[in-house]
Amino acid sequence: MTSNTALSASASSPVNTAVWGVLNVTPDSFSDGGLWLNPDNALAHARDMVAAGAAVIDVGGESTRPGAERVDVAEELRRVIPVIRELAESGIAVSVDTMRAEVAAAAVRAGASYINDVSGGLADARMAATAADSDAVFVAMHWRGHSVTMQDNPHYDDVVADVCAEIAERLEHLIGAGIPSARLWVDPGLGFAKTADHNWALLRGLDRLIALGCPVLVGASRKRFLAEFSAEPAGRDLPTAVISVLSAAAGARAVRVHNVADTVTALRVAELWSNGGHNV
Ligand code: PMM
Repeated sequence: MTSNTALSASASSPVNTAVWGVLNVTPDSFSDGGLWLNPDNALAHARDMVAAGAAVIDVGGESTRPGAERVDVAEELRRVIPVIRELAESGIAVSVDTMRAEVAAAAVRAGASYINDVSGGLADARMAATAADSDAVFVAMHWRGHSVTMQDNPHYDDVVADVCAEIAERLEHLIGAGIPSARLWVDPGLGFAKTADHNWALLRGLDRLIALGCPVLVGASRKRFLAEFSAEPAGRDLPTAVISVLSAAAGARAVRVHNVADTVTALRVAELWSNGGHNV
């Protein structure tokens, strides 16, 4: 049986998969841009996601949608740090979604316990050392360049093999920079320099990324490759929840989603399926 169909009670049981709630404090993210720019709205939304079952809130202040221009560092700090501080002070586990070492360092000081860098440390030469100096988990996503150009004809000989090799190279660099392997996670980077076919191939081959030995985070939520299900990003929550379950069954440690309640429900169904209806 392939891992993608293994909804059995095993080491890769969906029970073990954490749900990360996306909190984009940006005016221009593709699915929720502008909704949570006001800090009070952002905090209320984060608390709603935690109430719905999110284990971690991933706070980002820079949109990485295809074609997005970069935001300046002062603005990124202004957007994310007060929200991170407030969430961390209320006992919520927080991740900062940033490519900048300066923002990562400030976020960790404000209480973030994860640094989620979509560039895997490539965008800022100081990121690896900054993460090494902290106690935070570092999530290294597969990335090939900034949003402005990343979708210009991405090419792979074999997308799963190439992404695994590029991530393995990143891991070697990050470990060499002093981040202990126990604090490293990886992510296939769905939609980042990838066509829809690349994304589906990576999901199908998730077990090969998992075989690198680090926990894997999957971020499919509402992305453009799900457009055949709905033109509207929020209409993609059902396919996202299905992908969450299949990712969990394949052994993903966490899924990063906008609609936490839908994915939590889907994972709960998979959990009941796995254990034959018995609460564990
Ligand atoms: N995708 C987005 C942003 N950050 N981080 C990780 N680790 N993985 C992802 O797939 C990912 C990410 C895309 O933008 P969104 O915040 O609007 O979903």
